[in-house]
Amino acid sequence: MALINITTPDFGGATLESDKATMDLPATEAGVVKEIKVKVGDKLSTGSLLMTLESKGAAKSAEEKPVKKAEEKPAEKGVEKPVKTSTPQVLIGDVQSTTDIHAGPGVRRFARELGVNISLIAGSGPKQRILKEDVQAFVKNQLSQVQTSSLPTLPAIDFSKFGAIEIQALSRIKKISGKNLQRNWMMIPHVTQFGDADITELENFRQAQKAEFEKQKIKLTPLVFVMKAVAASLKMFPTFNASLDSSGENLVIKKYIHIGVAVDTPDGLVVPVVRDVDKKGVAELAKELAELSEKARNKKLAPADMQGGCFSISSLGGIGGTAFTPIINYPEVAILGVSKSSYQPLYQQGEFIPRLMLPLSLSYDHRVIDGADGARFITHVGNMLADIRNLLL
Ligand code: CAO
Repeated sequence: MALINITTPDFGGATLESDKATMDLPATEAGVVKEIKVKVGDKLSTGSLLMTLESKGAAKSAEEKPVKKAEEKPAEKGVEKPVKTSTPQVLIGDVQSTTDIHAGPGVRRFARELGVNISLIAGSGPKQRILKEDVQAFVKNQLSQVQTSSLPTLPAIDFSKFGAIEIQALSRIKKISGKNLQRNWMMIPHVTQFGDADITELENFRQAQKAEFEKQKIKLTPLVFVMKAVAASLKMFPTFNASLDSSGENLVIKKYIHIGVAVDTPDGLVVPVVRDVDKKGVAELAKELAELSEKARNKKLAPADMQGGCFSISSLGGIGGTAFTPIINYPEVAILGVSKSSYQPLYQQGEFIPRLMLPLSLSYDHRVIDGADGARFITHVGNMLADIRNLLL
């Protein structure tokens, strides 16, 4: 099914739309549309008359004589030209570069005038049609990036003036992740919310299960329980399981839960992604995590192993520290840092009792997530971990 869209009275052309593609149908001459000869539902074939057109500069008083056939010559005064139609198949073949782009001619012209490559814009209209507002939002977004990239650069310093030094090249991973970390740190307004989870019961359970899991060569660490708690919380708070689209005006909410886990390797940090965490049990997750971190440390991760994450977890719990401010892993909108658990005196029913507390640090993109939701999310993760029966629900 093809639709014809007439653009403006000051005629630049028409648009031919099929379900999959939109193509400009340029006029053979500039002018003003005098009469449109077709209406919605009309069946057209090659050579059908679409409209009469008065070319620019022609005398206003000129008598209009619509020309029926494309081959006919325009009248000398008040020239009227038919705009030829064609079958969509012929045009689609002719204009391959615009096949996947769904935008009207006015929007295309607007983008052209601004020098914007329309294929870089995500459309927010029906069937991803690119609207004028999408072009404006894209330009706004690009401009804000240009403004940020004109920040002053850091001065070079000769440290050898102050003492002996040695130059050590950064690893390839560090160079790549460094660029991404810097971009994310600069471009995303981060807020870090701290909290903790009482994992006393969880730890009792883990210790009770540990030997049994070891028989199957599975190392059961607190991290897999954190992954399950995060998966449950992402279901409860869908804006955490989302990304901003390229215009920065819409949220893409994901219906799957893939979680990236930061792995420390001798060459630097990598973040393999564990898929469908909500659908897997702790044993399966522990096995997969061990396989992925082994692959990471042996430089065997494929690009696909590190793609598609919805949220990341960075656990320094095996090392130490009390809290930190993790950097969001774009295009995700939040990341959870996990530090080392320790016994803390908790005041309960009139006395202090020792409870094993797990420190949590949640960084989130403040453009997407409000402080109240940040606090709710971290509290929910804490509640899930405090009573792991919640994870079964
Ligand atoms: N509190 C206390 N102990 C913890 C803990 C926590 N939060 N998390 C793990 N541990 C314990 C484990 O239980 C294990 O002890 P046991 O063998 O006695 O059970 C020990 O610490 C070592 O755990 P691990 O680090 O081998 O395993 P893990 O599942 O916790 O983590 C992995 C796996 C791959 C995430 C981890 O090895 C790693 O690379 N962490 C570093 C990530 C990183 O660098 N992040 C920084 C990003 S920001 O720059």
